[in-house]
Amino acid sequence: MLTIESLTCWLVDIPTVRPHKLSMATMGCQTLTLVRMQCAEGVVGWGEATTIGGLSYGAESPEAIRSAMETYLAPLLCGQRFSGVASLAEKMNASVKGNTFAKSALETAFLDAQGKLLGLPVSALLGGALCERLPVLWTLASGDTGKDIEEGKRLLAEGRHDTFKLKIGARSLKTDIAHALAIKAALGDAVSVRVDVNQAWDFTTAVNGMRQLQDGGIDLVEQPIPLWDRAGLIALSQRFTLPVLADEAVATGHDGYALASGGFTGAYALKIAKAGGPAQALKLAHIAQAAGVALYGGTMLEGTLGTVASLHAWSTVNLQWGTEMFGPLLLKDDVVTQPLSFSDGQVTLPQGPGLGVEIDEEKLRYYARH
Ligand code: MUC
Ligand code: MG
Repeated sequence: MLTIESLTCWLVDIPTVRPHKLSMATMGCQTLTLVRMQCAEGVVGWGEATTIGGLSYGAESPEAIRSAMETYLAPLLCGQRFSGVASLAEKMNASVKGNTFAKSALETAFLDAQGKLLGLPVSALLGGALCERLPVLWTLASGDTGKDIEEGKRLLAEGRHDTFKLKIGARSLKTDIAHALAIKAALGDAVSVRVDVNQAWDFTTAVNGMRQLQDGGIDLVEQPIPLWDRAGLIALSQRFTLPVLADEAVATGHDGYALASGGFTGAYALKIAKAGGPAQALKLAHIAQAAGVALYGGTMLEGTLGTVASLHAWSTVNLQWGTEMFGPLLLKDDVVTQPLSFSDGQVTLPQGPGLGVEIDEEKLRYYARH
C-alpha cells in the first residue's frame, strides 16, 4: 500500500546535440515534464512525460500535461492509498479521459516509489527482467544525407550503435528514397537501416515507396501512412516482405487487438506515453505476443527518467526488433546524477530500487522553466 501525499511538476527544457528532423517538426530542444510524488510512507517517486515538437506529434503538449496533472490528477490522487498500478490506473481512468502522457508520468512515479519502498527494481514489479542490457539503435535525422552518413560511420566506428533509423516523409518520395538508399549503401549490408515515415504518405505513395525501400535492402518501415488508416496498414503489411512497424496507429491493447485481428503482420512500437505508463504499455505487448506480432521498444525521445521507466518494462518481454531508447544521447544534458551506460549497441538497465535513477536537484532547478 502506498499513500500519495503530494505531486510537484516541472517543465524542463534541454537543448539537443543537433537539430533532429522529423516529418512534422524539427527539434532543437526537448521539453521534459517531470513529476515528483511524495508518499506518506516516506518514499519519493519520480516520473516523466515527454512528447515531440510541442503539439505536432501528439495531442498533449508539455504545458497541457503539467496542467492535467496539477489541475485534475493531483486533487484526484493526493490523500488516496493504492495497492499497486491496477488501482491507480482504475482511479485515473474513471475520472480522466485520454491524457495518457500525464498518466504515464504518474504511473512511473508510483512504480518508482513502490520499488523504493519494497527494495525492488521497477522491472521486478512488472514481471521481472529477462536481461540486464537491451539493444539500442540511433536515429540519423540531421536532414542532410552526407552528415547522416558521417554520423552513422562515426557511431559504428565508436561501437556505440550498429542499427539506425532514418526519419523520412518531409520531402518528395524521390528525394527521401534516394536519401535512405544512399545511407544504406554507405553503411553496408551488415548494418540494419530502418525508416520512420511518421504518417506522411498516402496509401499509393506508400506502395511505391515500400517497393523501392524493399529492393534497396531497408529492413523495416515505420508508420508509413496516417494512424487512422488501419485497413491501409494491414494491407501494406500483407503486400510486402519488408515488415511494417505500427507506431502512432497502436497506442493501447485495444489498438493492438484491432490491428492483429484485422490481419496485420509486422511489429508494434511500445511507448509508455502512448499507453498511459509502463504497466499499461505491457498490456499491448502481451496482446501482441498472443497474436504473434513482433515487438519494439519505442521512445518519445525522453530524458533518462522516461527512458529508464521504459527500459524496466521492455526488459520483461522479448523484443524481436530491439529498442530505440537513445533519448538521453540526443540531449546535451539531463537532470540525473548518473548518466545511463550505452556501449556496443546496448544500454544497461539500472539495478537499484525503483527506477534506479537519482535526480540532480541543482540541475533540475537550473533547467526548469520559471
Ligand atoms: C517516433 O515516431 O518514433 C523515435 C525516435 C526518433 O528519432 O523519433 C521518435 C519518434
Ligand atoms: Mg515512430
